Amino acid sequence: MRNLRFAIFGTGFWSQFQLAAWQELEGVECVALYNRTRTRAEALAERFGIPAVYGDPEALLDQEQVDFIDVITAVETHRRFVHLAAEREVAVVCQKPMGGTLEQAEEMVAVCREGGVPFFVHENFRWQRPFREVKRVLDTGVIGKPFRGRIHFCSSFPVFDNQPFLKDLEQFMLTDVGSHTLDVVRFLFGEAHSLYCQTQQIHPDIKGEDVATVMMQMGEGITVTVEMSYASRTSFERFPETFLLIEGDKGSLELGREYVVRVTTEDGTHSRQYPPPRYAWADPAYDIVHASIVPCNANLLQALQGKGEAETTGADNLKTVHLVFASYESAASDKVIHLPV
Ligand code: 89V
Repeated sequence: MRNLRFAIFGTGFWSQFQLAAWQELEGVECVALYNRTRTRAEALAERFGIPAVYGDPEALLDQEQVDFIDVITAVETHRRFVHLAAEREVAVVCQKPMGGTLEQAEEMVAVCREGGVPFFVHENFRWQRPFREVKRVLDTGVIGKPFRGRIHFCSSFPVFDNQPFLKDLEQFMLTDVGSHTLDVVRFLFGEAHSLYCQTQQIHPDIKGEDVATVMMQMGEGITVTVEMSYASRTSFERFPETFLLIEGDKGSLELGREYVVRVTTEDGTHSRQYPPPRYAWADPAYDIVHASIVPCNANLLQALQGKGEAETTGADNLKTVHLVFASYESAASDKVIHLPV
């Protein structure tokens, strides 16, 4: 099978990791980069040996034969580039969060569906190695019927140092991190019936919320709370790890510090560590988050090659986007939001 050829749109902070992760895979090659500020694309192209660079996305699509584009631009431009891909009938992978609003995300999914263009969202958190293990153990039934889950992504990581644009988002924590954690909830527990959310802004110099707490009632009768924060100074720095506690009627399942998964039943506790694979290109400060880009890309690639379904199609990820915006609606109205099932 020939290599699939693709172009990256957007060469900001995240693209170097995404590109390095694509280069871990067989059967796919990046042939061009587009960035509004062309010199940034040139610098990345030189580092990674990418043959062509463009400052105009239309010109790139006119001149390059690509099987798909990978959109890693600022969220407010996702809609424009997904529409462009649909017009040109080129498959498209879009970085999370899919769109700036629920309506935009719905429209992006619809335009690709109507154009018959494969559309995927690059949602990597569910591909973290310990989450895959937690899901596997949950499905064995060893902890019985789960009745409550708690997901915790709370730290004082200076996230704005590498991604200063996050300071200017009117909606920050739920769009940037909630897109991940609420997707992990769906991966582990299925769909939610209702949710309630509270948000807070603790950093004084940002526009949006940096703390969010969501409580969800899942279809399976499980109550899940999701706590997110970049304002939590704790006894050890937790970023980029997500912690979990799942309680079932026969035991519990915990994901704790340093990727340790603990299964407790009446027979006792079994612990095992599931560290992420280490890649030389990954920033150690982002560790498991960067490592999870590789299996996420691999899953998207096999779908692009026609070898199976991707987990995070646009249509699937739209359900996560619904949870993000339902959370804002709940926080603004101080009400429980009932979700269509
Ligand atoms: O994956 C991301 O969206 C990153 C981080 C986890 C650091 O928030 O922005």
